[in-house]
Amino acid sequence: MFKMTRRAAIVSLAALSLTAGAATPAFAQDKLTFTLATAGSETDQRSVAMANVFAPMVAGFADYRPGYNGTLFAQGTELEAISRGNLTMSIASAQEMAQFFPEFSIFATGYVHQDAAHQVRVFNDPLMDAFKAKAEEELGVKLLSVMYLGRRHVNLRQSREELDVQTPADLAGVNLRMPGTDSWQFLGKALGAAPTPMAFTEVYTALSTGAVDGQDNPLPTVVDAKFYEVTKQIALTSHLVDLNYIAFSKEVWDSLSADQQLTVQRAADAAAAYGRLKQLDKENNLADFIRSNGVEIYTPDLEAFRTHVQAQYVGSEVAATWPEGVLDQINALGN
Ligand code: KDO
Repeated sequence: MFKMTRRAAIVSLAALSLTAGAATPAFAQDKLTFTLATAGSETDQRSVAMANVFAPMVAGFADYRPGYNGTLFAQGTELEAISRGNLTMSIASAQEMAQFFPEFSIFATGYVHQDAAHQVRVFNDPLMDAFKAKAEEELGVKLLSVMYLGRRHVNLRQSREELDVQTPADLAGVNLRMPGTDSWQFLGKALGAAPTPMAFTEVYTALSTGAVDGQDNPLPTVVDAKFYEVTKQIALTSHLVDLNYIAFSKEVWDSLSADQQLTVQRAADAAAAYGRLKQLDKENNLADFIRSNGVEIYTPDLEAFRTHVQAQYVGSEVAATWPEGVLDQINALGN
């Protein structure tokens, strides 16, 4: 029995409406459903941007259905779900992409991206073309836009009196939770810590029980996830100016009309721009709120951190996956 796949159904319906255009009223294409999975909360600025900007822009032909806090698919499984046709979109990370294509680890490397604008220049540069093409051809994932997650800092349960973090040596033996993928664990070690892999949704409890000593996320996430309630200090290491990608199913993309594709692309770019501005605003204005909740925030020896972290990557198996010359191209796009 011929099982019409979802895509075949969409394509045949579209074809019918095209051919039927002359003789009979075109079939009104059923509204599509764009499902999105994220480990983030509903109030995280990236989620807000998708709901308030992306969703209304595609509402003419698609209903947007987000699943927050890893409820639709667990953190780190979203790209596989898209690839298998079980999910339309995710707020993906370069670290998750690197699980399929190790060379993506270059975009997850400590002290490479300098700021949000640098991330945008890199994502829109021709150097990305081969990365994007490989993701589409081999994983069925189209990277639509780059989102700004923010500057990641070391956030610890210990007070500064108990543990003053000036250099990576001060993190020796610290049980630092990092997300689960290899490039995250590499970064945790490069910081000098003893990294523990753990899903984002488990971090608050792990901090409150002391199962881990700390975590690393940007200030807006520290507030949104209420990590300030269960930690005592933030050393502003800025060890990764972190990003996410709006990842979209290539199969669904290919089933869209040219106009619909243009609308989806514009909606993703608009959501990414909106979320970036909101996240930057929060990042620049939350330190006092966090301090008012008993968390000491200070700047460590940044040169010591930058030098040490970068030295861990030189000659590493991670750096060996980077295409020749790409790091120089990324640096050339910096300030
Ligand atoms: C995290 O697990 O610490 C992380 O910040 C990693 C990011 O790539 C991203 O998955 C993020 O969590 C989630 O979107 C939750 O903010």
